Amino acid sequence: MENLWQQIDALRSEIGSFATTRADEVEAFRIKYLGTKGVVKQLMTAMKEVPVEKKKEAGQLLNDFKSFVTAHYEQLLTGIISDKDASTIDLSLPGQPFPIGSRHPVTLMKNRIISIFQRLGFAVAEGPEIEDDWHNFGALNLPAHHPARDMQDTFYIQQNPDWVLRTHTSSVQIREMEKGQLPIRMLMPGRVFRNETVSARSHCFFHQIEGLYIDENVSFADLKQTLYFFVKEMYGPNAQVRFRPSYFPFTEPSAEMDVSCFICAGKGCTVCKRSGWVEILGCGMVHPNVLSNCGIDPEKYSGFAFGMGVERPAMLKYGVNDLRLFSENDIRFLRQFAAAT
Ligand code: 2U9
Repeated sequence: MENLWQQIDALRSEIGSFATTRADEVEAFRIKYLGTKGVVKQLMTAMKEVPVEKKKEAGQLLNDFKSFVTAHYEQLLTGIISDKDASTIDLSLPGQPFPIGSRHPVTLMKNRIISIFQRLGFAVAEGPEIEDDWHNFGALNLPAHHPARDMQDTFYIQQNPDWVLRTHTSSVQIREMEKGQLPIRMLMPGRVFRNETVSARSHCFFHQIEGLYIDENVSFADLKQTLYFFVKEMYGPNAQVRFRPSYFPFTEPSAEMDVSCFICAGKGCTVCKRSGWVEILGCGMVHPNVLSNCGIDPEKYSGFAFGMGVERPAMLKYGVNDLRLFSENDIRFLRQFAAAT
């Protein structure tokens, strides 16, 4: 019995220090210790010689030993690196291609526009797509019964007509102005909604980027210079701009800005309707009523704002002729922009 004890002790330390990752050596281990003529089996046979009064103790000892060997064998199995892993993998082969998707053309255009204004110190702010009446209309000098609030243009939330799907991202500007931290030099990109019939040229949702700059002594000259910089960066040094007087309830004075047609360089084509000019954005000085609605003193501060759509420049740049393609999620369409910037 004493002898059996010592024998098992020696075997335990021998087995415990045995390690390999080779399948053939693990199999040899199994045969040596757990096989039909293996060490465990031999010890079981040797049990016959153990005196009756010691049988129980010896049986326990052997069962524990068998569990130990089995556990060690299972451990070795998990560590096997197969011959296939080790020798048949050609590590110099190129990897499996990893599908990484591509950016949406509207996102590409949005990022391009943002990066130009970021160089002038504009930060980006975002806000909710479901807005209350005040942020979408009231604060923007669009009083009740103003035609822009018309049911035909605006999606109202049925359960609560005080809520609308925002019709412009100006609501985000209002939220920034209400925070009262001046000066403000921000861009508001985002999706907006209008109740319009969906066609190749118009959609019930699209994307806008608006900009807002508020500080002491901001003038119309600052507005013109900022937008002039934008056009030169966006359409190249030969692009010309012109401003036409316009009207928006939230700006006074207001203007629309045209850029010389970047398709025909002003010679006249279908994009510019033979005029040589393409309208790209609306702008103006923030109306004093809008400033006071947000708790900003119009005697002390002034500011300019502008707004532009993202889809139209994206259509012109990437040669897309139907607005609906942008929102259909057709992977064959989207894949084409994998290499675009
Ligand atoms: C505040 C005050 C004034 C944003 C402006 C426009 C002119 C404009 C349209 C262009 C094409 C929207 O996508 S579009 O249909 N936008 O013409 N947007 S001024 O004026 C603001 C904004 C916020 C507080």
